Amino acid sequence: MQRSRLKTALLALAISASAGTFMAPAFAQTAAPAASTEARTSAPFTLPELGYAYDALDPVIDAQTMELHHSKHHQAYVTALNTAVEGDAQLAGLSLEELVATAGQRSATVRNNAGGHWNHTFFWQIMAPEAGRGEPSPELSAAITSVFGSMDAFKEAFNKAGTDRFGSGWAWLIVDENKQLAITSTPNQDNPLMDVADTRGTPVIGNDVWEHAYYLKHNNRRADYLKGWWDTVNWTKVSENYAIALAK
Ligand code: MN3
Repeated sequence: MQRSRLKTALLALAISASAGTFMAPAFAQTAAPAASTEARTSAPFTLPELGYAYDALDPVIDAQTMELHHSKHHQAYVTALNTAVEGDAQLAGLSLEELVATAGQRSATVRNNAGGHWNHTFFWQIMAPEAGRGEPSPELSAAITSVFGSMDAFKEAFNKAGTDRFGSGWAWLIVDENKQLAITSTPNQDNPLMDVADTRGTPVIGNDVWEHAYYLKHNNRRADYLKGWWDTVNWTKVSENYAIALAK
């Protein structure tokens, strides 16, 4: 890492740590420092490291799916986003979070690819190899039980949001503007941070229900993928997302 980039990265970390208000997902401890600040810096954006092996989520998500999803699909969003903002001084000066928050004022290309970059960066972090998945914090458990009745009822409602999303998109657990947990879904690469979202809030959990996320192993059976996906969730990270969202 160049000295100037390191300085910028450290500054971004210091700001986010002290303010506690950053919108970017906080990265797992397993991620390399270079990757940990990518989502908070402006263009040119780069593909963050996964933080675990491509086969770490097997048998729920197979290694080939993970490799294609990360190195091809996510990379394509990063590349297209850089191309779209390149040469546009106004856009190039905006952070990923700013691009996402103002997606409704941007071209479809910027909206789709900024969303794609943010969503996948978030997605990789909320999954983990078996040994790193942890448990929901007492605070998150209590909130889930309070809002949805039980953890099982919550998962069922979340999975329904995923299966009901027609075509491609994402299912989300968010903290809404009243600091309440809520389930929502978005089309394409939109997310609840966007000004165009029907239901806005801070993502705590997000699951990718595009066919590219599951088709090789689960074929057309999205419901099977959604059901199995809970076995990959990094509850330590999700609990951290919840605490950060409440503090915003
Ligand atoms: Mn995807």
